[in-house]
Amino acid sequence: MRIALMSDFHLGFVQAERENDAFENAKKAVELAIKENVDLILISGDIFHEEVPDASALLQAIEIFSLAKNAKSEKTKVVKVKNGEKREFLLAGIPIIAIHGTHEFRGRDYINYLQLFESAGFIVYLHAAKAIYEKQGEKIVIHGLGGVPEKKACDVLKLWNPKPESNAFNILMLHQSLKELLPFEDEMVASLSIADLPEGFDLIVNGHLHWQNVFKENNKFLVIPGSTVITQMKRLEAKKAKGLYIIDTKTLALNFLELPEQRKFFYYKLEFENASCEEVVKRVSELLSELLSKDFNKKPLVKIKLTGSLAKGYSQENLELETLLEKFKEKAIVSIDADFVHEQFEKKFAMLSDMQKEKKSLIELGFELLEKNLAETNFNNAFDIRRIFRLLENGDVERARELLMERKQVNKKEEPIKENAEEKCASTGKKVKLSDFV
Ligand SMILES: [Mn+2]
Repeated sequence: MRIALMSDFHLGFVQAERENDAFENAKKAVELAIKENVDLILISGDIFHEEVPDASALLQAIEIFSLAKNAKSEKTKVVKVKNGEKREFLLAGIPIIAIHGTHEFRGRDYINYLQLFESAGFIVYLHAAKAIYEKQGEKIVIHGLGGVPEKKACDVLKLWNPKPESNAFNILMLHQSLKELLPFEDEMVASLSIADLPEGFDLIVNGHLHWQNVFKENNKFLVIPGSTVITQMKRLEAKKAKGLYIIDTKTLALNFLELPEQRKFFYYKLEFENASCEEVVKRVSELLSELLSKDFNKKPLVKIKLTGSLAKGYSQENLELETLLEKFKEKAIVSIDADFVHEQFEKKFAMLSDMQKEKKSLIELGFELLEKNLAETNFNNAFDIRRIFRLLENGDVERARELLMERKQVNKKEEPIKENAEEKCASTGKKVKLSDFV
């Protein structure tokens, strides 16, 4: 069987001058899979950029899923097993099996949009569940776990404890950070390392990390398809093209297909020492002039990170970058990130501005501040903060109160610590229950 592996479409991601990139790229990925006549398409999370996608992102998803649905006239049976319960799906065309990512997860008190697309017959959605697909005597079992908060990922994976089935090609599909694969300067966190990934699976596919990668070690075969669109403009994304993988389950041959005519992305880090603002502007200008002397079929993305120090008396606020950006705006989408050695005062705002750069919502910002503040108290994971926060965010005060009261009683009755997380997990979440996430 041949299976297409793709991830992180981020439909609904919008940035000036490239509003359609997310849609166009995701569409191209599915079109390529159809052209390759694959038997199955797996999407490992973050189909949507927002947890509540707007109508245009929903329409885009319908258009893309419809391509796969109409690619073949036959219908295929996919059996989903969750908590021991079986449910049969009859999917038209090329079946799509997906998990949620961190972007579209709404907490377990709410229906997420992948559930909606499952009900509409477009996909089979897995979260701590497996899907079984059989064709011409070959059996494929996809064990899927949607994105969970990074700190709990290792515990949740161990609690779920997926087991490969015999006489089948077993795929484990996740959406988490992995310690080994994070660049050291990255602000993302991870509690899972490759060693924590369970053994016995023929293939592990992981979303979330936006730069594609393949690892084969200690009997583990890990494929990270990467995103189909550039969102945060990370350095590693400049080195690798966007696309999808196709795996042949018989031969294990793995092919990466690049999306045609994708927007180029260039990342530069320029270091300065006691430079004047004029020197900085001159160097950036020279770099851009040279790079953009070539022609590109789509305006390239250029990110320039400025680091080091400015000479005494200069401040990065005085860098005259607007005129410079104006000069090149017809040729490229340029963003310049000045990160010169900060004064103490500015450091205090560094976290806030980083979050703004990531375009986190105010809600997410509030949640992280709350989590950070609680971590400094003796709160000790007394309740699921994220869940309570979601409920309050949605005005379900009564339900939040009930949960807090329940927890209070539980704490009185039993020992708060459960021994169901293994010690080698870096996370401290010993009180994690699978039902808190699934
Ligand atoms: Mn993503």
